[in-house]
Amino acid sequence: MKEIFENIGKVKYEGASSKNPLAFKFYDADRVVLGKKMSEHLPFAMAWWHNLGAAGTDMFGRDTADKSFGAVKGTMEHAKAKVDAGFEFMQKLGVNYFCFHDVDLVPEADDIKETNRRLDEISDYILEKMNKTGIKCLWGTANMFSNPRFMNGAGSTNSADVYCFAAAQIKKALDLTVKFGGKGYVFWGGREGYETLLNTDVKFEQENIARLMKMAVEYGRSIGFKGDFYIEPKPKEPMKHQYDFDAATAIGFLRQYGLDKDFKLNIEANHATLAGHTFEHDLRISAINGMLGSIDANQGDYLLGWDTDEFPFDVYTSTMCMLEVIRAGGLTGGFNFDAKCRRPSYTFEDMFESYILGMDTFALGLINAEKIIKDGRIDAFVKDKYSSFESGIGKKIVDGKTSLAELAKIADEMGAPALPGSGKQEHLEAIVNQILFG
Ligand code: XUL
Ligand code: CO
Repeated sequence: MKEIFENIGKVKYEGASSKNPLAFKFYDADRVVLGKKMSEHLPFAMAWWHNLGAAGTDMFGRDTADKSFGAVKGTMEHAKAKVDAGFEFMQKLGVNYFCFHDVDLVPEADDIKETNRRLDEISDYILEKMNKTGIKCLWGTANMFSNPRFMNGAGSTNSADVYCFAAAQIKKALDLTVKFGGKGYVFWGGREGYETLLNTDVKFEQENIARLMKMAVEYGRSIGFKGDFYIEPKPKEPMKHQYDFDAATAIGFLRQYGLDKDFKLNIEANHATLAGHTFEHDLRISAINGMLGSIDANQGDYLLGWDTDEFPFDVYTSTMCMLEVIRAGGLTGGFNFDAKCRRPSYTFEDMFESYILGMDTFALGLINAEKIIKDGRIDAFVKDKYSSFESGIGKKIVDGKTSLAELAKIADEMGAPALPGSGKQEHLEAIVNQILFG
């Protein structure tokens, strides 16, 4: 078969001093870090929608990139060309997983039966490629936010008919995820939220979303889906208030409706920062609740208030991310580049260089995290910070063997307590810099 990216060969690891833009400088798939290969620590995935679909259109201008891949857009021929392009791209980069929405794979027809027929056809073709290449599916999802019918939400819609349509899309997307052996199934609540309480029954909408998720779990398990369901939190955009605001909010929702055994979270960096958190904050909140499932690896822009979906470049952030992932014992999911090239980066080379940037940024994060863990000073500081709870009255508190009255008596007798000790933030930041750049 004729190659689509014919001027670009297999991307290789050439080391930090290489000047070849189409080579990895830090991502060395077989290099062992903390007892595991880099490729095992970092199961990277390609996002079908951005990489094979997004061509640079924004609110103010048309496509800049040509993603026709030699076919007429909006046809099944084009859907197949995207499969060819996607598999060639992943093979050349050594990206072993992909993620998809139903409507990323085929042009949507007016009648869902026709859309589903097209999905059957394309998924047979994808499966053939998967078997030939060994490339796997990380997660699938249904797009329940683009079509005008979802203007008032999917699970949160006021229309029972639209709710049925959402259910039908989820059912089919689950069928496809199982057909591909996907590890996860994502709910990103794009329009599950509201603009004004004047027209919204928040309690009813949230209950209906939970009902839809419960039915999805029942159906998924009945067809043999053994993976995790994920909520992907995001605070706003497109809605003003989105129900899955951040990790803590989504965890509360899952527990309230008894969904916490089947669901984990898919944490996207740019969504965490839109919620006013760091990426690592939402990772930590997920991890300590046993719900860190998968990651949408991208970054936002601190000067812009929207979801810019940039390729990861910030090595401090990838380092903090990898520390969280390693401490959590790894991901059950992977690292999906939910990211797009900037609009003026419209060439095929830009597509490859974006992934190389993202993969190298996470490889650096992993290498740095290993160094910080092996150095031990940061972990030792945190352990020591709480050492007053290891003996005496501190231990009694932790063991639940005291009372407010006993604690008050101790306080009465001590006079003023000593200050709790310096937090030493600058000292610790200097250690991180020394480890990273020393
Ligand atoms: C949107 C977003 C989605 C989800 C999947 O901000 O991140 O692409 O990842 O629907
Ligand atoms: Co995402």
